[in-house]
Amino acid sequence: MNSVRRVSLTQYLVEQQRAHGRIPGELRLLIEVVARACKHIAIAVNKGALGDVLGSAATENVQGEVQKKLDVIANEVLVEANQWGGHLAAMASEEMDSIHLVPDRYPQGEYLLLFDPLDGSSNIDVNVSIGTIFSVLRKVGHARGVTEEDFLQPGRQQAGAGYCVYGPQSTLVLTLGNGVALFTLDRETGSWVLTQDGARIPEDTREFAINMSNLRHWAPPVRRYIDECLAGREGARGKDFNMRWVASMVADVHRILTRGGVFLYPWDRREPDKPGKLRLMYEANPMAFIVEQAGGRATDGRRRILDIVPTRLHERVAVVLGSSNEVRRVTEYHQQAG
Ligand code: AHM
Ligand code: MG
Repeated sequence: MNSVRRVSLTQYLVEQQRAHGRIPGELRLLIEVVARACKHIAIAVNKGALGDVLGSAATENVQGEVQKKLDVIANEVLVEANQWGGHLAAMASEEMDSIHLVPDRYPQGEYLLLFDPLDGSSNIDVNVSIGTIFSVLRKVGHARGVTEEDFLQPGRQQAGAGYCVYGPQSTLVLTLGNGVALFTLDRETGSWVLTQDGARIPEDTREFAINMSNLRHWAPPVRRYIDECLAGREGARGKDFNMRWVASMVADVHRILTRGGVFLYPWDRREPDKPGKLRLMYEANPMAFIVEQAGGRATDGRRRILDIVPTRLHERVAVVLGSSNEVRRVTEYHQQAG
């Protein structure tokens, strides 16, 4: 171990509170509880077949997707960890049909927590990076009780957001609206240690991430953008592009946060009535908040993701995010197409 001062997540949050005076105690507790839950999920992920956590659970979620055992386990870990601390009013999850109220026997807080407990489910059984994504909103209005309506706030109102990627290392990425900090899980001490503060996404890139197998289903502006990338040095862009696609949004976004790039999950003709595959409130919004806080951009091809006012909890959205000049270009191509 090196002799550099190690800053734990707790210490980071306390120092942020002192420096900026705008992290309420309840929010700090909430982040610590989510981080602790992610640690438990990381341990379960790591056990793999030894922990009997691989394979399907033989149930379906509200989106009609077959749940994996780890989807169910991660959801339970997050719900159980968060419901008794008094910091939350309610939770919502990709794996739960409707909102989960804090049981009456526990005190109620003012925050709302949304999560995708296990993102990249198709990668669980093949030992490829997966993750947890979360978004924190404050309950606005003083009406008693909580309804789904309370959750339907635009992403720009998030009090915090983060994700944890379970890969070769477990990394927690967090924003409270004051830049983006990265913490690495030290498995020997069991603590999240600050390993980077003020992460920045380069404005330009030569790397894109998209599921190319859907090419024939895309709309013309997306096709135009990718065609130009593929044309490389000889084409309109005058430079060669590389492609990466992990198929876990957490891992693809984490690469972009680390070295730049652009991620696209656009609308396509497979399900023309749905705006996209990914979910606005617990996938796109938290990722958009993190990406913007790191100097990048996030749109649905036309609108800033964080300005979209949701109408439903499990609403879907097209996503273009990452290096700001590339996202701007993709968005302009959509505007030019009308
Ligand atoms: P999930 O939350 O059920 O795992 O689904 C979301 C995932 C994203 O992580 C990823 O970007 C996308 O689905 C991959 O989809 P595909 O490769 O099937 O197009
Ligand atoms: Mg997901």
